[in-house]
Amino acid sequence: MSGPAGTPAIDGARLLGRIRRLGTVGALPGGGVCRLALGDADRAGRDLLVRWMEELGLAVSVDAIGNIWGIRAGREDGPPVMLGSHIDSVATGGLYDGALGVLAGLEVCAALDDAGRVTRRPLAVAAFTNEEGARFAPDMMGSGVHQGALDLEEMLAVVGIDGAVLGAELDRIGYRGAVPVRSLTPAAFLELHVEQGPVLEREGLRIGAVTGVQGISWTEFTLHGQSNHAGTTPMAMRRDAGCAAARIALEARAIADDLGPPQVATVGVTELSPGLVNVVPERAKLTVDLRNTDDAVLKAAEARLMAAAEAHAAAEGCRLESRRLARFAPVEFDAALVARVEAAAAARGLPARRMPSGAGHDAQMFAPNCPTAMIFVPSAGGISHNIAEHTGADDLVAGAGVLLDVALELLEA
Ligand code: HGY
Ligand code: MN
Ligand code: MN
Ligand code: MN
Repeated sequence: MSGPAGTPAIDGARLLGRIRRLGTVGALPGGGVCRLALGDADRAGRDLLVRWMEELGLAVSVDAIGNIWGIRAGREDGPPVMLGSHIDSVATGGLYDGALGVLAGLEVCAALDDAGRVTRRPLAVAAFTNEEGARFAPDMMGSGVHQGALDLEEMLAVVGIDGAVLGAELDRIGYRGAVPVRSLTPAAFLELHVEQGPVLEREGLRIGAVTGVQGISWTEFTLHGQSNHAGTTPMAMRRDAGCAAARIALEARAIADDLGPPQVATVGVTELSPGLVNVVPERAKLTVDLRNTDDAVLKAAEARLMAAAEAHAAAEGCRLESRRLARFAPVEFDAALVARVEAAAAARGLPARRMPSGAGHDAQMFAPNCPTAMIFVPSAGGISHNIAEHTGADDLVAGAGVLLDVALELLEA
């Protein structure tokens, strides 16, 4: 079958329909979704995605860590162009984080079908396991294993925040596939994603040509003190794990304040035990997420945090345990591909800018191994990881159009 038939075009209604439909899977009462990795809602989302891939005639594969991809045959064999992202979410997720990139990939397949187009290269659409890392750390887990940045056996043994073991959950939901990991490196990788930040909206722009992803460092601290009576225990006698944890949390914020942008710091989890109003906490757990585009600065921030944690624990007579939950160095995307994204946006009359990604993405795992780039569309109010996450329909469709245009260039290259 020959190559160029008609001109493929995004069917906005079809794309938005799939986004809405997937958004009913794991839907939260007040809006948004909860599809924590490998839970029942994630399984339902996976089942729906596989069904859509099969309806599109894609050859579906599932690998040993549950990554799913569907391949649309090209005129020639060989490494596909891959469009990927994720359909797992945080517990208070929006409809678009991850889902947009996967469903826009399906829409590119459908647009090619409508146009009767068979491209030179095969086209793959992928959904990676546990991009969020919210239940099982680290994040970008499936894509990290797929591309060799993370070890499969180590990841299968990861215990989640609810005590579940990742490999057992993969088996439970029936998504531990037979395809070996690292069995596919694409000719190029593209990811469409909502920006999840305020930049595009604030500057009145429609498209972000993403230049790379900042470095990410997640640490879990556990402080062991001594539970005691809140009323009778003199302050000098206390070994208050909660107080030491609070001081570490304040230090994380001070690091971001002292360094200024782009340094960010987040204490997302704090747990006290026994967690009772009249008991000095004997144990405290907190997580600290540090990020920076400059790895040297990020390392200095990590060192300052660790030193402060040790000092505050010692001052309070607490034993400190720390565990690195994730650490990924900053990555740069392929300059030529970033330029193609900019050109495709310009050709569609969409005002665009280059920008780094504050969030982690599956694309960062492909960047060392093949030409990789990302396309951002604006997030209303810069909100994400929040059920209020929103991107306008026009922006969703425009982003899919840019994805189609750049993918087509790569598919015929
Ligand atoms: O943490 C992140 O940046 C991504 O959402 N997993
Ligand atoms: Mn995401
Ligand atoms: Mn996310
Ligand atoms: Mn991400």
